[in-house]
Parts: sequence; structure tokens; C-alpha cells
Amino acid sequence: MLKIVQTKPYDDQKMGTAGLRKKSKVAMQENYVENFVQSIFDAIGGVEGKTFILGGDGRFYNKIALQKILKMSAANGMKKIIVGQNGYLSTPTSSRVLLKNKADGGFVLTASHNPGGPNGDFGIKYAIASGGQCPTSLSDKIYENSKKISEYKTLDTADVDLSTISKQNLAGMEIEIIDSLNDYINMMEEIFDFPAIKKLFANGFRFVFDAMNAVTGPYALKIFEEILGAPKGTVRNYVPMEDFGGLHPDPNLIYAKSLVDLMYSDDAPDMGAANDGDGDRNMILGKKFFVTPSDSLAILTDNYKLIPAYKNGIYGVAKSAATSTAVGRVAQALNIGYYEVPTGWKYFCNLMDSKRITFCGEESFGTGSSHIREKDGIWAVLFWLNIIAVTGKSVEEITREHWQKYGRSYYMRNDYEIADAEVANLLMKDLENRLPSLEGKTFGNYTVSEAKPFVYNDPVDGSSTKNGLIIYFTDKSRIVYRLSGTGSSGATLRVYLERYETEKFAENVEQMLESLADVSRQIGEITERTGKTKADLLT
Ligand code: VG1
Ligand code: CO
Repeated sequence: MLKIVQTKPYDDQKMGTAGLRKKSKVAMQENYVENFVQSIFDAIGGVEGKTFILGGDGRFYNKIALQKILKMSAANGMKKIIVGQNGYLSTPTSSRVLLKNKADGGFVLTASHNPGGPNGDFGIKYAIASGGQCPTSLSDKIYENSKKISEYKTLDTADVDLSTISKQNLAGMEIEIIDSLNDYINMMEEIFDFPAIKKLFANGFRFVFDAMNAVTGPYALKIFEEILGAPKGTVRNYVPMEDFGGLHPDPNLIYAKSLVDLMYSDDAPDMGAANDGDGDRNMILGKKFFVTPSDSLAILTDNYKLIPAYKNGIYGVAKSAATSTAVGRVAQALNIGYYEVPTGWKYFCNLMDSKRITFCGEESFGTGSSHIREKDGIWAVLFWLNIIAVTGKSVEEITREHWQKYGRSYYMRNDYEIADAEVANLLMKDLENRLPSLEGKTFGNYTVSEAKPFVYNDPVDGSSTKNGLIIYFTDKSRIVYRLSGTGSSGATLRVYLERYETEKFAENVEQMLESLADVSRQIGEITERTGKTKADLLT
């Protein structure tokens, strides 16, 4: 039965870098999810006659929010909704399903790499018909709606059973529950050389994949163990859990600790990899060896010819401004287009749609291609396995050869957790005002050549976005400052450090970047303003 519920607006439903992210307890407030979803429906001119995609990474509160959205969708007259079995859809799969079905939009219930559970985070990513995250112009409209919403539509009805592949009807809306694995796996088989990777495993290549108790577990189990024949035990932590088993599902050297410990032990396998909560991030490790995501993007691009789907040529490549310039050197050598965009995958989408780029990536462990409009964790892992299978080289050899050929960008991200968001905002504002006065100044061994805000003018839709501040130095080093847009409390100041070398490849990255980190604190007045003499998290 149709029910119109009176509600009061919340004033904090502004989307960040990728969707809405909140503490679970905030999202669980009365009508919180409903307000946000109705605000989306209203912002896109209603959902009558339209088709949408729905799923999530399985985190806490997914089950309840899925039912809320299903009932609201039917009550608002949606024609059809395609839902992953048991409510699971990784972010890349959802983009795939959306594009394949030419749907009008899609919801993924996730806070990505943020921890889950009652004391963790919950979130909603909203994608548009192009398969990518909704643009800022739309999220602004949704935010405006959410601040004045007074009612929403839902149904007074029993919950929908999402456990079996089926077609159901909810008050006139078709619900199609799909097996999301097969379709995604078929797509991967079309892109990569599965027979070559199968042979690699048959010849004893040792690989470990850590799904971090998150959504890619079932995909990884099927692809790596069942189809490609890697031995049982290759895929770890493969059962998706509501709280990720207490893990912080962010695949980096700090949070994927057990995998990192294994890869740095004397009995390390040949390659290790991990994905994040919603399956769009990846980390690549060799034996006692770590590949930075910035290098990974550059290496994948340089080796495109080894992959069946790309061997006939790629368009250009793009990276976020904060990502190291390594891929820029490859683009130059290959003579392909090269773009620098703000942080957030949505900025790559127009470039892919207009065939300007094929590959793109971010320093935050995100890599992907135009096969979908989101980053794709398993895709990146398969790309590495494919390169190894064809070349017979190790992760470390491939990376070192890349440095020999192009030089090396030593790279690190320093995160400062600042409890008072106002302190962080003011730090950025004042730094922006000081930028012109920095040019030509010397800090230790580093002389500033240029200092300016990063502004991106989209070549396709003409929109302009300002995100972060960049300091360039005369020796090609760079520092980028920006505030995170995915946190759920306080502020995170991200400081990205890059130093370029062509000859001496020292092993200790932290040491190589120590003086630049000091310079970043000095230029940003970080210690004075926050009391911090060191970053809280180095990745
Ligand atoms: C972070 C990363 C950014 C990434 C975003 C979403 O944003 O830095 O590169 O696109 O998370 O990732 P921020 O604003 O906190 O720096 V995820 O895996 O949603 O899907
Ligand atoms: Co993610």
C-alpha cells in the first residue's frame, strides 16, 4: 500500500568525492536514507518508467537500506530495478550492469574503503546513465532538495526476498535479481588472456589475493581459483562480512597488514594483491616489493600491447592531479593523449565517453579503463597477471625496468587527521593566499618554480573545477595539498609528495622524501596550526 511519509530535512547530505559517506549511526537516523533517496528521485525528474541498478558491498545497514530503496522505488513508479543476488554488487560490477542494461541510474550502498559496522561508516554512491558517479551539478541539486524535503513516498509492505535469481513484481515495479558474477567474469575473459594466466598458475606461480572480508571475495574465488586454476587458499578473507571482520578494508601497506607481512616474509609468494570494501581499489605487491599505484598506472599503460583487448591501440591516458607524473612520461613516449583531472573518478568519465582516453588512475590505489566508468580492482590485478604471464618477468623486474627506462617518481601521500574541520579549512585558505609569495623561494634543497591552485576545465562539457593546491619545484618535485572528501567526521588534510630521479634508485622511499615532507609542513604551516610534527598515515 502506498504511504506518504512526512519528514524533516537534514542539512548534511552533501555528496563528497564519491557519493554520500556518513557514520552508520548518522545514516540510521529516522528517515535519513529515505530523505536522501527521495531527493535524488526528485532531482532527476522522477523515476517513472525508468530502470535502475541496486546493490552494495554487504556492509552493516545494507540489508535495511536496500529494502527501504526498493519500496520507495516502487512507490515512486519506477519501471524496473536490477538487484545483485543477496544485495551484493561491487562498484565496478554495478557500472557494468548499468551500462549493459542501458539503465538510467544506479545505487551502490558502500562507504568504499572506510570501515563498516555500527561504529563504522555507511554510504551511498549514485551513478548516472553513463555508468559513472553523478556529476557535481547533479549532486548540488540533490543537496538542495535534501535541505527542504518535507515528504517521501514508500510502500507499506513486506520485505523483498533477494536470495534467489528471479523476477518479481512489487506494486507494478519489476525486480530482477541477477547473478552479478558471471557477467563481470565474462567481461574479464574478453579483455585478458585467460589461457596464458592459466598456464602461469599451472607452472607453479604463487599468488595471494586478500579480499579483506569484502565484496570481491566471491569474484576472486571464482576467477583465480576456479577458472584460472590457482591453488586453494590463494584467495583469503573471501567471505563478505558486515563489519569486514573488524578490518579497515583499504588495500594499502598499513591496513592490509597480514598480506603485507606475508609478502615481506622469506616465504613470500610471487605476487600479492588486495581490493577495498566495494572492489574498485587494488594494491599490487611482489616478493618483498611494493608497486605504488602511480607507477602501476604507468606500467600498465606502457604494456598495453600485451593485453588482447588493447593490443590494437589505446586512446590516451589520464590521472588525478595528485597522482605522480610517471604515467605522463609514458604517454609522451607512446605519443598518446594525456590528461590531469581533479581527484574523483567522475572526472575521467567524459574523457572516456569522448574516446580521449582508455586508461586512467589515481594514487589512492585506483586503476581502470573504459570497459566501465568506475575504477576496477580485479581488472588491475588481472592486468598484472597477464603481463607477468606473457613476459615471464617478476613484479619487481617489471617495475625496475620501468624505472630504468623512464626514471622514477618517489611518491608518498601524507594524511593529517585534523579534528577541527575549521582549522583545516583555514590552513588551506591561507595557503592559497600565500601561493604567489612562494614562487622563487627556496626551502632547503627545493626552490619553488610555480605555485597555484589546480583548476580543471573539462574539454567535453566545459565545466570548471578547482581542487587542491600544487607547488612545483625546479627539480621536478611536486607537493599537492587537498582536503579529503570522503571522511565522515573532522577533516583529513592530504599532502602528496613527489620527487623525480633518473639514476640513483634508493630503496627507502620515506627517507628519499623526508626533506620534502619537512618542506611540505613548513609551506603549509602544518605543525604551527595543528601541533602535528608528523603525518598520521603514510601511504
Ligand atoms: C579518496 C581518494 C580518491 C578516490 C575517492 C573514492 O577521496 O583520494 O582518489 O577517488 O577516495 O574512492 P578523498 O576525497 O578522500 O581524497 V573509493 O574507493 O570510493 O570508491
Ligand atoms: Co572503493
